[in-house]
Amino acid sequence: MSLGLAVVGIAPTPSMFAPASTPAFAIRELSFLVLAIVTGIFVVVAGLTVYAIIRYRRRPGDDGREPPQVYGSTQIELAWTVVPFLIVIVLFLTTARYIFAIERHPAPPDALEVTVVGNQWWWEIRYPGLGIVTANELHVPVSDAARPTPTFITLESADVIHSFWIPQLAGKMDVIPGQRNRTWVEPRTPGTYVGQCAEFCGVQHAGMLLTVTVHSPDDFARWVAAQQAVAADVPAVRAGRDMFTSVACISCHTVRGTPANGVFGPDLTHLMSRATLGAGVAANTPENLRAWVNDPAALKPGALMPAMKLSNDQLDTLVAYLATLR
Ligand code: HEC
Ligand SMILES: [Cu+2]
Repeated sequence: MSLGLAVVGIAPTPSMFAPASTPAFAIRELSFLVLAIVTGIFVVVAGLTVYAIIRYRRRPGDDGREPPQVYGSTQIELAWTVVPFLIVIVLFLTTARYIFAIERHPAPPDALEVTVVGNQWWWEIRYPGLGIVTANELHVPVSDAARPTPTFITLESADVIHSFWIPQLAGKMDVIPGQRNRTWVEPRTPGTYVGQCAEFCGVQHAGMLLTVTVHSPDDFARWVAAQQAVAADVPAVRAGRDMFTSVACISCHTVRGTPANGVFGPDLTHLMSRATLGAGVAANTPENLRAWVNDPAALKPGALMPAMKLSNDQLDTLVAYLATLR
């Protein structure tokens, strides 16, 4: 899938047949039912076709005349109308049952609320109850059957239609401007799950990855505490911090604890806690970070962050500061 993910060692196998979350288990169950029914239909249709081809093939000594032709059979016509109709009814009713069960699933008291905003071409991730804003890498707690902690997600778009899809965790849900869609995940095993914008949204649609890291409760609490902290004020990199606020980075980026409060681009308060840059296009290494700030289009052509035309010295100063945003 993405170079960035391969670099940071995340196995890119987002198969819906390897579910790890309640709604995804339900979806696989339904898929198996549908697969069983269509396999049955395939075997009957293909079997009858093969039988007819062999049984009524041309044989030596055929006189070349057509066999007796049969016109109309109420029984056969009834069968091929009623049977498919019943199959469609069964598929429709079971699908509707699964959709309602997933969509109407009530949020338990310990559910986590997250808002994910689709942007060209990255994801903003907000935790309204926790005061955290981050990007592209969603972190959630694992859910225990005894004390469920699913994550309920409100989906918004800042521009065009995107689509939120983590195949191992839940079904696909469109992200539509001016509308709030809801989805939820309830991961049962810690790990990292890969998703991808699933609705074509412009040139960097393919560069709009989303990873979900599922933590044990303790790890999640630690992650939350680290993300809630404002950016540390490191005296050695004050020059870089001042540059950040003077060369227009702040008109698009927020760093909590500093005057930077732009919202057009990702929140950078804990930039270094992310494994990738630019929604999965590159691993978050010092070289890539420098290359990104120098000219984002070099890593992600079309990215909506301009090349800021900084000198090498300015870049060094600025990147040294960014590297302290842990
Ligand atoms: C016009 C608005 C704008 C300005 C000005 C801007 N950026 Fe950005 N920046 C963005 C957008 C939009 C993205 C996300 C691009 C994407 O992933 O497609 C971004 C992404 C980034 C990222 C990657 C973040 C991540 O988590 O992937 C870094 C680092 C960054 N910007 C640093 C800077 C620095 C440093 C400056 C000043 C030199 C700056 N930006 C100026 C809009 C801006
Ligand atoms: Cu998209």
